[in-house]
Amino acid sequence: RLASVEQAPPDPILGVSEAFKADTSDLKLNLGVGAYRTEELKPLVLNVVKKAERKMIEKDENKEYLPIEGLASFRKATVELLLGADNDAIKEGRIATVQSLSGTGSLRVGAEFIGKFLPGTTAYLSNPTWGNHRNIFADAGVEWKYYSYFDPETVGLDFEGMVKDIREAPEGSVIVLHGCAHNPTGVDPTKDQWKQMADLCIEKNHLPFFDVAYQGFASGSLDEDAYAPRYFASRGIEIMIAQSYSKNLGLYGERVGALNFVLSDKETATRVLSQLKRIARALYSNPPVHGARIVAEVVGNPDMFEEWKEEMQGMAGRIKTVRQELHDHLKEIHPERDWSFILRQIGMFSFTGLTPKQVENMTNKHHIYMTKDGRISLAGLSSAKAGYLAKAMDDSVRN
Ligand code: PLP
Ligand code: TYF
Repeated sequence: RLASVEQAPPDPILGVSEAFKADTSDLKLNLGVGAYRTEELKPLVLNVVKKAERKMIEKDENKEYLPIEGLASFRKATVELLLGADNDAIKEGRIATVQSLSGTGSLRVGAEFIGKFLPGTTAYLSNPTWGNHRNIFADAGVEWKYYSYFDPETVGLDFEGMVKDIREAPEGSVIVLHGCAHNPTGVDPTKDQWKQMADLCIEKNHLPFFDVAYQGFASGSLDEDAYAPRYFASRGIEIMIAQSYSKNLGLYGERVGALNFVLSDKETATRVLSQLKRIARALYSNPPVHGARIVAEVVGNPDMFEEWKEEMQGMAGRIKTVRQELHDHLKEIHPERDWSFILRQIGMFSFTGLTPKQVENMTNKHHIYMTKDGRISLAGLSSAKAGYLAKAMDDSVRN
């Protein structure tokens, strides 16, 4: 009966890791998936995470189910981290927060909510965007369309196109926005452009849905990286925000995150929360306890919180260093070409502009693994390998 099931396409990002594993060359370098590596190219478990885990073992906590909406201390910590502890919406109890399965699961619960309570509403995604956004909305039965975002000519934001598309979207559309460190382009709106975006969302009664996967990881500052959702909230706009602790706390496989709704009054927040719980119940019943305790422990303890910020700045700083080194190597070996876009992009990635054919050359000839759209994860690059990468990029753009 099931023999006619067709093969599903592999994930365009995680599939790259599989190809990398199969390569036996000593030269190989995995710049596909956005996962932090040390200078030795090893995964990193933060010290504060290990400390929190030791504390948890000392407390001898049990493994009972969490409530459907998640761990109370985590929910308090996560929303305060996102919006700032003195935020008016928090004080006024106008926020509905559910702990969910990292960024992806939080986005999916949000998409299910849109499908259920705003039927017929289209979600607008940036072109390009993180590949999973399309699947998440489509699988939840929410139609999606693109808005213009990236201008390959300037390797920057096509703000005019973005404004035009979002203005022309039907009134009350969902607009998915990357909170900071846009994946895959590394190109973010300026503060003034965010302001214009907020004006436009008010004018058109759109519902912004922020995807915050890199808070603290882009600039090294948790506050700076939360500027956009905080600004929209301050303008009194109803917003949705998905949060992930995969990158900033390195909790990738623990699946820790949250979905937050900032609403206009407390009563609406209570009702929205009840519906989010109803959705989560049928999807996974209740979220994982281990990672939520780590976040609550780290954010709730002032010493550990400071230590986390230092470790996060260490990661963000190492990425900035290799970004600079890659740029400098390229400038040295290929000075006729303008490589300054690499320094303008922020966050974990660089969007190199390499064509699919050039990417093939990078992989087949130089054993450098990256996604076909030309994105490289600088978090997977070491200072020691920056020169090798630059030579391979130079060779690829000449061919
Ligand atoms: N959204 C964006 C833009 C991402 O880059 C990622 C990947 O880290 C996620 C969401 C969600 O990742 P996770 O489900 O691991 O939190
Ligand atoms: O864009 C990335 O590389 C990260 C990690 O299905 C990721 O966001 C990639 C693909 C995926 C889940 C996470």
